[in-house]
Amino acid sequence: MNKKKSAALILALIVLVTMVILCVSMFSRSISESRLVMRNAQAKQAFWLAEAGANQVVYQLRSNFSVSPSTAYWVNSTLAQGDYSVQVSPITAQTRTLTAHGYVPSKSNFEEERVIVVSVKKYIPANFYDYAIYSSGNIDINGDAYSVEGKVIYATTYDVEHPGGVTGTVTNDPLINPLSRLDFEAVYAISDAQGNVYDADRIQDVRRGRDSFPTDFWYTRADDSLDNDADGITDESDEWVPNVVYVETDLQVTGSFGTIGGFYVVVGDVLTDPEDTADATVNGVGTIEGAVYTRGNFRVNGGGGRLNVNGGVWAGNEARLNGSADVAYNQDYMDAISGLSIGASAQITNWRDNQSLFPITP
Ligand SMILES: [Ca+2]
Ligand SMILES: [Ca+2]
Ligand SMILES: [Ca+2]
Repeated sequence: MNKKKSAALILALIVLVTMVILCVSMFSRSISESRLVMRNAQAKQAFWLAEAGANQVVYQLRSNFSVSPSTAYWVNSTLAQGDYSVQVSPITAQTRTLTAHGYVPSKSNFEEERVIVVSVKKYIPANFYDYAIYSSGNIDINGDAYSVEGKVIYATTYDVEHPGGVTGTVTNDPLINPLSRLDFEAVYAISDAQGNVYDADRIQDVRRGRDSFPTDFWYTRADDSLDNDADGITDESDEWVPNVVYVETDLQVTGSFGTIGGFYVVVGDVLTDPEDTADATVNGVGTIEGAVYTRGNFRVNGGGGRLNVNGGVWAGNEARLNGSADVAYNQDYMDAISGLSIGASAQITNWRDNQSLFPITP
């Protein structure tokens, strides 16, 4: 073997060894990458499982909020893709903390676990019926042709070009977000008994002039010399009962609509879809004798004349006034609405992802 040949052989050997090392390292890298991808997918799956568990428990809490203060309970479920397990801890009589775990592939032998901590409340704040405008989002008032008589509260932003039109105190309280969920089934029952449920068809009929909203705030009165509730006593104080108008879609009132009255609960089809929200939009000229509750946006666009809301407004997302619109607080109406003693329904107030950092090297 001459020197030239052996040098070539050594060189070939070096190239071969280098290529083997390269191949092995690429192979192992692709294995670890695919493991990373798999673990990432498992972590997502575990998160969704935890979320599903939290949702299930929130719906259970809507029908039964009573959890013994001394014991937490667990809801366990086995799904095809893994398990979830939710611990319910009472914080106060009206609040709960859920700790939801998602496990993949199973609780007993998991490779990934994700934890979501969810706060749930079930109450109507004591000052809920005290405001002309109660917005759990923002308040946006344009122009100077408006007036707001009464107290105002908002959770996020207050954007008012000409603040002088507001005569009551203005309070910012981020804790009023999200807007308290009324017990919508109870609201529906009262409204239905009064013949005041408006679905999408009926709202269409109102728009076409074939149907109408109540024209008075009061469903029955204590000063009409009638025994409205047929209990043998005429005109006692419990005969002050508001019209409760349950609107199963967006509420849109337009044109010269005259006077409409009642406690308008605008929530879309929230009974079948708990996450649904609906908006209330009022354009034109007229008066609302009463109050409007919407989990979405409340918008008033006052036309050439004036648009009045004599009662109060709750908005889950935004309350916006444009043009010549007046909103005035009405104590008698609010007392009557509060006197219905409508309860609250359980709702999520906030949640956080308790995930530990995803490990970089599997
Ligand atoms: Ca009466
Ligand atoms: Ca009576
Ligand atoms: Ca009575």
